[in-house]
This record gives sequence, C-alpha cells and structure tokens, in this order.
Amino acid sequence: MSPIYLAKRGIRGPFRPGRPPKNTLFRFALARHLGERARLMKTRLFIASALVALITAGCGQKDAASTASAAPSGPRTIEITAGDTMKYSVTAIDASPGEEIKVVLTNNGSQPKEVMGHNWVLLKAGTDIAAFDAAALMAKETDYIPAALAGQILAKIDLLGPRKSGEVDFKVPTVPGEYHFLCTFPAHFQTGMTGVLTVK
Ligand SMILES: [Cu+2]
Repeated sequence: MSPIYLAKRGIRGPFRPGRPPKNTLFRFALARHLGERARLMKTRLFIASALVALITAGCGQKDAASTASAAPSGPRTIEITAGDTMKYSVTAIDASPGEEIKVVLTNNGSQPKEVMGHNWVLLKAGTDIAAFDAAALMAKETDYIPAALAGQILAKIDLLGPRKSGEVDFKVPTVPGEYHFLCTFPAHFQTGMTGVLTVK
C-alpha cells in the first residue's frame, strides 16, 4: 500500500486505526508466548526446588542416622557363632586398652549340649592355655570351667546348647598384649576352637 493511498483513506502511519497494528498483535503473541514460558519456567523451578528439598532432606536423614550410630552407646559388641563344626566364626579381636566390650556367643549347631556344647573363656595374659584346657576336661560338673583356675579367667560365657546365646560385658585389659580365648568343651580346643584378643 502506497503512502498516498493510505493518506487518502485518512490512515496515519502504516496501520489502520481501531484495530491493533500488526506488530501489536505480534507483541500480544510474543507476550503470551513469554507468559507461557515464564509459567513453564516457574513450574520447572518449583519442581527443581522440590527435588532439592527432597535430596537435602534425604541427606539430612542420612547425616542424622550416621551421627546416631557414631554416638557412644555402651560397649562394642562382638558377635561370635559356633556350630557343629567346632569353630568360632571370630578368632581374632582387636581392642584398645581398657575398652568396654560385649561378646555375644551363639551356638547355631543342632547337636545336644552334652555332645556339642560351646563356651567362650578369655584367659589372662601368660596363662598356660593347654594346661587350662586339660584341667577343664576334668571339670564336667562345672560345665568344664575348672574352679581351681577361675583366677586365670578374664571373662567367660557359660556352656551353651544348640540355638542358645550367651553374652558377657567386660573391660579389656589396659596392658597391651595377646589374650587367648577358647572353648573348654572336651576336644574343642584341640580341634582349633580358640582365638586371640589383641590389645594395642
Ligand atoms: Cu566348643
């Protein structure tokens, strides 16, 4: 359209009055588009913040859990099992001088106590373990704990039958060294049912 034609029709400028000029329509479209984009961005931002909040909450819980498990809560527990194969599941325990320890022994075997009982006896440093075991063999009435040598015992869990558990809380010696433990049921020590608690 020539400017002369437009001037004849009383139209000023490139657009007819009373109707939004083309570029205004474009602006509306652009504004609407931008509005939608902004709404979309807002939604995305909301989802992102929600995700961040969730992740942060998850981390927070994990931190709380690890803090709880790290908090001191009584003696350190050492779980030992023994069954019909006459072996302790744990034969080496490392400990700090004077540390509080709880040993839990579980007999997960199936044979009767009279045939396959298990106990856990921790001896003082320097005790003759073979001599102690020999004396225990003669002490059936006291579940193979020789009364005469009771002074050589640091801690003990009494004889257990199948599917029975016993435990003992004790303070590890303050003197670094090796402290032997054994099962005093006849022949079990000789079969290898023994281990060492090392204080260092
Ligand atoms: Cu045993």
